[in-house]
Amino acid sequence: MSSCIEVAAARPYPYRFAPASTALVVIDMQRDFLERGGFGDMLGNDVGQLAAVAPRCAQLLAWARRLELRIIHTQEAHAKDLADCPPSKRARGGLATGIGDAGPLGRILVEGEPGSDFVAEAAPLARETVIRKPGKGAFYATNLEHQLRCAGITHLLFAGVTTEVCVQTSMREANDRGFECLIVEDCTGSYFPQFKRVAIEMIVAQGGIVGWAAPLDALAAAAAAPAG
Ligand code: TIU
Repeated sequence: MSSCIEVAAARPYPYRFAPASTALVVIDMQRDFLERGGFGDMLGNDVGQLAAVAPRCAQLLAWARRLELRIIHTQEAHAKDLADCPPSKRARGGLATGIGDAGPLGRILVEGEPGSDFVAEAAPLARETVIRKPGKGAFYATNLEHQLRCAGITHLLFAGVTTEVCVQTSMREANDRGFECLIVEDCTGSYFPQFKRVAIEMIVAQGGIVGWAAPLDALAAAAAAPAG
């Protein structure tokens, strides 16, 4: 395939993708997870741990747009009446200000509220796809798989937050559906650096049991190399 790009530096072994059948999936780059006063903060996390992710995602998005990859942005947010929020999710953690309650960024994890919006560096363009999801996985209770199949997508590049929660869950869902998945290591983050590291190790272990991992520079270098 002449348009195939080989990322030789990917772990656990080289990853090959064709831009026409590859989508970038940017998971939940929302104020609710990255800023003070959002859901992540209410859960007791240090949102400063994610500060490096937004500028890296901006670089990844710029690269993917140049390559004309299909781009999907997911958004973890519930309907205003919380009809798609399981009571178990709302109750979890016993938060004083939890899902659906009014917080500094509006109602926590609710669609249309300031907190559910994307951070500026990772904001979708009008032509890009936004998938609102009620769960941690991007495939659960969404039409993402249908959209990807309709578009002939076979390969997925994953980025966003948080590595071991929504990114890893979505990547596992995609892997079970037969998509060839790679996580862009420096374009994802966790409130717990050790969880990020170990989540990526779990993905690439056992011959890539969930998929591949590579930094953005390795993808960009591969795409710039002459076609093999
Ligand atoms: N809490 C946490 O690490 N993550 C989430 O609740 N959602 C996402 O990862 N997007």
